[in-house]
Amino acid sequence: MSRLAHGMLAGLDEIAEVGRDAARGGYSRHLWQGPDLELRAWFIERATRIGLDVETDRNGNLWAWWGEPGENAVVTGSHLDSVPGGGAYDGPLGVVSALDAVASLKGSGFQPSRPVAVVVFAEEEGSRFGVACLGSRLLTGAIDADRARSLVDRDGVTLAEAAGLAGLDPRRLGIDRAAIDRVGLFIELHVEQGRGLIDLQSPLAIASSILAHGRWRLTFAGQGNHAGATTMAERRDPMVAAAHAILAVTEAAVASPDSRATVGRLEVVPGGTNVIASRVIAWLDARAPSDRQTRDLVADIEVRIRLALAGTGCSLQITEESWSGLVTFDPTVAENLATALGGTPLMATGAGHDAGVLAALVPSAMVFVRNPTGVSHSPEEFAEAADCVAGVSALERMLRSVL
Ligand code: HGY
Ligand code: MN
Ligand code: MN
Repeated sequence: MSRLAHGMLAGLDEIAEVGRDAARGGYSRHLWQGPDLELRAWFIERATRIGLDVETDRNGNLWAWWGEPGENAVVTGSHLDSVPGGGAYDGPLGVVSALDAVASLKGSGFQPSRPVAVVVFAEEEGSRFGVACLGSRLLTGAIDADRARSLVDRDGVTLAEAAGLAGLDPRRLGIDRAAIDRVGLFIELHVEQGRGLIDLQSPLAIASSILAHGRWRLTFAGQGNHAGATTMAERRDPMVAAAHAILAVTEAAVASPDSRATVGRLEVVPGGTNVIASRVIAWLDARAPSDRQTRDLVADIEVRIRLALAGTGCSLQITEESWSGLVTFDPTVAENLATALGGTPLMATGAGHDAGVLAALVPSAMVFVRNPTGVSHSPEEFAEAADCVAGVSALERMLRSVL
């Protein structure tokens, strides 16, 4: 895809076949499963090739160090996992750009005044265990370790079991003070996931904020029964309840300014054409410009759903799976980096990121690379090679400005 004479961004070509999903389109790369393991091995090999020393932390995040690991480090990177059927850039662009920027600095003979590392965070999308930014949440203590250990994937495997199989000690999952205390500044480069940079007519922007957002599991329970023998009047069909609920989700979000709410995943139990379901699980993703507004939106959704449920004979249970408050990136850091780039614009985003989790504990910043399709979490996600190169060179300039 990059096909650049100087080899910059060749890493994207090197991993272009890993985790391709023929059924969904795009890529499915989920924590510690085949493609994710292949990408981790690729990262270790590539980082080692440019002279970095790679370590895996207690939570499965990878850190590639330039020289001795140490305090006040400047860390850059992103993630390699994807949503189901995701694009090629969400995550990998930040990792490949970080490796290229550091390789270029090293190659130029630059001597950093602070330790430098390239990081790969585990399970950023939460596609296997349901909690987004799981690796950075564990690292920073933003998720309770016992709760994390008991998260289960779609096959009933717990995070503790999966971590053990991946060679980690599940008892040591959780806040890692030694690892987080070394980070003096984190910079994540990321493909833009909406139309922000198309509208700004700029190849790059520095992040100003991330919408508050969270995930909720909605379980609708009814009576499983026979599709032919059960009259319409007799039914307690949770599929009907879920259908009302999905409409209520959209109506509530439309009524709340600048809010977004999505049901992108459904599980129907038992899931037979001639079977009235006994249970339907719907996952809600809700986002809004403030914590209060996001909480109010979810409360409004619940009221609307409960009203719509009356008459269906079904019950509803709501469980919060994850919560991320509004993130405002350190404005001084953002403005200094924007100035180092010669006046790059600042831009807010609706997408969550590990940089948003780290921002609670350490100065963190993000740079976005234009996505001409404006589409993400989909195979249509894209970035022009020239914009990707501008991203790497911006990252290199940002690193120079703080090293
Ligand atoms: O869901 C999100 O916002 C993401 O892209 N991790
Ligand atoms: Mn994503
Ligand atoms: Mn991402």
